[in-house]
Amino acid sequence: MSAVHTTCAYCGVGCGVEVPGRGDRSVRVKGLASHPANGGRLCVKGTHLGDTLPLKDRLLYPSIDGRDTDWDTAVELIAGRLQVALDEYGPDSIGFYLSGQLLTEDYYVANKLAKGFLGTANVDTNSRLCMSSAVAAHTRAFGEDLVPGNYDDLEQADLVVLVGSNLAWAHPVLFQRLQNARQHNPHKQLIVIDPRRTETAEAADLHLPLKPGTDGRLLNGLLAWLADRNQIDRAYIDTHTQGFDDTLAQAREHAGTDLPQLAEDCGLRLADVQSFFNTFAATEKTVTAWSMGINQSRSGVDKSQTIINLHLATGRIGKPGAAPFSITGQPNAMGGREVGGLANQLAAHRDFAPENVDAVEQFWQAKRMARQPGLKAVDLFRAAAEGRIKVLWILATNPLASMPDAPLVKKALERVETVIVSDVVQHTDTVAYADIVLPALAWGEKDGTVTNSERCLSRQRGFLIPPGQAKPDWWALARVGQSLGHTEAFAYERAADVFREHARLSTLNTDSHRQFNLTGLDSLTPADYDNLQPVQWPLSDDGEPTPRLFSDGRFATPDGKARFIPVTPEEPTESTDRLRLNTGRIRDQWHSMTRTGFAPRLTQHRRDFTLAMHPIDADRLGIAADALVRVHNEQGRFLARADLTDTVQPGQLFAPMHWNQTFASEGGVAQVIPPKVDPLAGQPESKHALVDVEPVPIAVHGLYVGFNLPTPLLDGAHWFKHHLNGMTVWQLFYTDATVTDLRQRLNLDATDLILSDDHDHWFQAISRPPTNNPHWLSLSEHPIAEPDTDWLEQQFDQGNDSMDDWVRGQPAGDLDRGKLVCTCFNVRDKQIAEYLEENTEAGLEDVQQALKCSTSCGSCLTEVVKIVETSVTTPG
Ligand SMILES: Nc1nc2c(c(=O)[nH]1)N[C@H]1C(S)=C(S)[C@@H](COP(=O)(O)OP(=O)(O)OC[C@H]3O[C@@H](n4cnc5c(=O)[nH]c(N)nc54)[C@H](O)[C@@H]3O)O[C@H]1N2
Ligand SMILES: Nc1nc2c(c(=O)[nH]1)N[C@H]1C(S)=C(S)[C@@H](COP(=O)(O)OP(=O)(O)OC[C@H]3O[C@@H](n4cnc5c(=O)[nH]c(N)nc54)[C@H](O)[C@@H]3O)O[C@H]1N2
Ligand code: SF4
Ligand SMILES: [Mo]
Repeated sequence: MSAVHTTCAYCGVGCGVEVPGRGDRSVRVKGLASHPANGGRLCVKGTHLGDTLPLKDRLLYPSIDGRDTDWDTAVELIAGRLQVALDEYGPDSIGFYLSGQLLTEDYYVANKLAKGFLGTANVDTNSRLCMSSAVAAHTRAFGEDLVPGNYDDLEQADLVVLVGSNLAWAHPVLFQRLQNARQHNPHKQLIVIDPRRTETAEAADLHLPLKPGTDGRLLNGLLAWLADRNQIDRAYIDTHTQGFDDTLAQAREHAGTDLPQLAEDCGLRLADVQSFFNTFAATEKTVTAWSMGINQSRSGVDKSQTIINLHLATGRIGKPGAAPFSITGQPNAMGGREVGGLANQLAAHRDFAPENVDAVEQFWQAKRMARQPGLKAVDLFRAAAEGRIKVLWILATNPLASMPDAPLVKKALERVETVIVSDVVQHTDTVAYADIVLPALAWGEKDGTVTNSERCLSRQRGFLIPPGQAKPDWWALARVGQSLGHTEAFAYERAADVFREHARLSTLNTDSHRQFNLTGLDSLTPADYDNLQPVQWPLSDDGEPTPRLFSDGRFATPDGKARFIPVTPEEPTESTDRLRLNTGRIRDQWHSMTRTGFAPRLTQHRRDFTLAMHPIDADRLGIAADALVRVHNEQGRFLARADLTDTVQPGQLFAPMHWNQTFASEGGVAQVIPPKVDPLAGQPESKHALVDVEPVPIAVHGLYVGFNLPTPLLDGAHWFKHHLNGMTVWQLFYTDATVTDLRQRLNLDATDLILSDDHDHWFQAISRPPTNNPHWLSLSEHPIAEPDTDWLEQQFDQGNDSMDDWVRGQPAGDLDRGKLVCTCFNVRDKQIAEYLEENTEAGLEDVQQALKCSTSCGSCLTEVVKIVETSVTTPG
């Protein structure tokens, strides 16, 4: 069987992966050596893609009000509801909420159906929460949403500045490429600007732990400082740009020229600011890459602009190793931008200017064309909560978990008469509120194209038989279009048909200054499409890809010049008495965990939903390590475990965005993120919520590993759960119960169970396999360690009923086995430390050889290096 080449399901790096053959749900995927993004590398999430393929919890059938149905019935009902909404309330009563995890083909059909045939531009996407600030900044500066640089530039640069990006965890293969380049070029510098000391920051030559939200001031300060020292490129500015003088004047006014004052305003040491400025001034080949620490803010566009302004002022754009580089998050964030998935875009990088509307209307032969931009995500859900949206179709995103103000989103989902959710799993926060649920093909089954951060278009190819009634998202959308009577416009038979049409639409751009253009790909046969190799658009007349834009100094504006934009980015609301909650990603989980949450290897790295807080704050608030804490503000609240660490600064907190109501009794960070948005981009400020935190006293700790948590245990429990090899682990906390109460509630039958309650109110009950409900339950007044999961699974599998084994296996005597570092080889920090203690001369390579950690996907390399380095520098 021949190997299938496809693209990773997760991040915007867009790594190529290779699967040995078709039809196998337990495959091990490999990095695809021939793919330009990764050259064979994979991170831990990519390496364990195969673990997310089993069908447990997969959505297999369409359903209406919780009852399975067939596609014909579902499609007819949806078309009927859309028609009623159109007739009774008009097109604006219909909304679509899409996702950067859709394929370009899905995205294209959704956009065409809504904007061309239902007449609504209330079509927005989760990219609003992700990239929309960068999109707006690119458009203002370059005339079009264009990303000039590429991954080679990151390697070739002598200075890489990462602003608000935790590249080591969020774009690990790109980080590996960067680290590799640093090894080969000892002069290459890495500067990281992030309030938090992340894994990325720890690997940097210089880390600037700035006061949250002050990036704009710092970067405006750098622009003024460079201009004062004649370190700008006057010739480039004069020939290729407009608006520099005003921009410089405003930067000066915003940041001042007093460097010590600037450093203080940004909460930085003067010496660090000087060092950053000097290095930037001295290094022609500079790439400044940014991500969510910049975009997710009330002034994300203006902050992005300060970065672009700096690169235009120094002429560091369109040249090898020199670019402002917005790194995209989702696998197809860029494809969504190409088809116009945002409410303020139309299609093919066109906006709603009348001539664009006319052109696209004609191309689509549209029956009911939207002529004005629609509602952006936060406004869309607000309108829904107010009853103005009657039908809302959500595809490939989980807004109840990822939008700000979860209580508002909940209200919206309750209020909308028809909520349609297309997803691949049965249980998500959002699916729970759907009236109609549609099963989509998942990664490994679906077929289409994605575009990565460097404009490289690659194929995702299906290699599995579609399970149940799952169908491609484009197919479901097209069926509804046809059912509404638009038979011709949605007569696609395969993904290739959709792609060809999208590419043809983009060729309308050839006569304009726009650079997005898929000419050369607009007449692919199905066979060409199947064989399509990764390619960076636009293609030249002789079919050559364009790795780097603006090399000729021409931008996508009518006069070909880039625009400087004068900006004074607003800073987050100050508070002296509340804590500032920063949110983001951890290495091995993906967003709302619907897929990575089922991969046992991926849940090992960080299992607990933790709130990182500085020991000084913890001390003041009476919070101990691992304590259960409640985070709350006027909007909502959630619970997490306290992780006391100086990687966050006093007054600041960090919690991962991944946990939600499916995985935690009080949901996750979305409960407390206010719906404050950037005025231009509408992107929410997900990184700067003001909150209070307090400890929650625990009377009883519980831990249940099994299939179904006995319902009596849920009463009054706070819980977190994660999946484990087909079973689920519930961590339970009771504020108001005793172990005896809980035992009584369960009414345990001692003949069925092995009990041991000799450990100081400690009680353990294990069902004796092979009963049909094997489980491991432990209730105690003290914290409980999880059993070794591999061991536990073995006991269940073998049907072990030896009490001695079970009692020996329980982890009471070994509460701390250390933190998992290497997911691929299951290596913990304690093991590495022990090895280093026994082998005092050993270095990184010895550790790698002996324990194998960090030798497969490399995601944990920085963690391993840190452990080796600390052990070397620790005296004795
Ligand atoms: N493992 C994993 N990888 C992912 C994803 C995932 O879910 N899991 N998701 C993908 C997606 S969609 C995206 S968008 C990307 C996001 O990739 P990143 O943007 O790199 O990830 P985040 O953790 O959201 O945020 C980055 C950093 O911004 C910092 N930050 C917060 N406030 C500020 C500030 O005021 N200034 C500065 N300079 N920094 C600040 C945070 O401390 C954090 O370390 O990751 C992609 N990759
Ligand atoms: N507080 C806070 N909030 C944030 C962020 C943050 O940093 N902090 N980051 C924001 C960012 S950058 C992003 S990108 C968003 C991400 O937020 P979401 O998009 O809500 O997160 P996912 O969990 O990726 O949701 C994708 C859903 O689509 C389903 N799915 C997967 N593949 C397919 C498919 O092929 N078809 C269909 N129909 N469904 C599919 C999955 O099961 C899942 O339910 O979160 C945003 N929210
Ligand atoms: S870096 Fe990791 S998650 Fe991102 S595309 Fe590559 S393998 Fe997938
Ligand atoms: Mo994102």
